[in-house]
Amino acid sequence: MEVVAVPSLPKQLHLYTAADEVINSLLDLRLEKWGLPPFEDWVEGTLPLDPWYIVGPVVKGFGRDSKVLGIPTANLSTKGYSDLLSEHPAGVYFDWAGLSARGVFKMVMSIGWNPYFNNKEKTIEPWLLHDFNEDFYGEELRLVIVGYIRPEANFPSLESLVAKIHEDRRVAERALDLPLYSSFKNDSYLRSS
Ligand code: ADP
Ligand code: RBF
Ligand code: MG
Repeated sequence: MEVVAVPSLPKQLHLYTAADEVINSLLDLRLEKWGLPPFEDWVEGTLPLDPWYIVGPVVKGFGRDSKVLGIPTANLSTKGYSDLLSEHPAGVYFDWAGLSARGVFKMVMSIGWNPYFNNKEKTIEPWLLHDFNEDFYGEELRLVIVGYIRPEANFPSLESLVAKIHEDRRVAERALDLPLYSSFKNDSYLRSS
């Protein structure tokens, strides 16, 4: 017998020492690891989701100089989203993002506690895949989240975290061009105010 544990409480992985594997959510169950046929719903390294929606003003984040790393994240206020946040497992997702004065952009984001930094609160950190020449704090950001890439993870170094985030970017950019995901670019939610 082999045991995969999926704790319902976050940050409790260390309690499950008897399991062969502990995963963060069922999104991360890989049947092929256990000699079983893989799930067939993954598409080019991504899992399509029933879309979910978030809107809110861009707020100040941790001021960790993410920009210096080339990965600015337009942090969203999580006010009013505690249910939605607890429903969705920590991990890396991709979306279409609307900023009313600027347009609609591809986006890849992390939801979670960022194990590398061990945050106290679950945060939403969207990286818009576009070069802006100014900040847009306070502007309303509208998101349609369409797919999942991977669980959040810890990394032995900042360089390896940054390299992984760039890989996430490539996966998201490619996926969002597939008809399966590109159709959501026209979702009216992204443009209404
Ligand atoms: P903070 O810690 O305040 O979130 P960051 O270093 O993560 O600071 O920078 C995020 C800010 O940079 C955003 O709030 C936004 O105003 C701006 N920004 C510029 N370009 C982008 C981009 N491509 N994606 C996300 N935010 C961007
Ligand atoms: N932080 C982590 O600790 N682990 C992760 O696996 C992780 N993945 C991320 C994926 C993406 C696409 C983005 C935008 C951020 C991710 N982060 C992760 C958050 C990162 O630590 C945070 O944005 C830093 O502030 C980057 O400088
Ligand atoms: Mg940020």
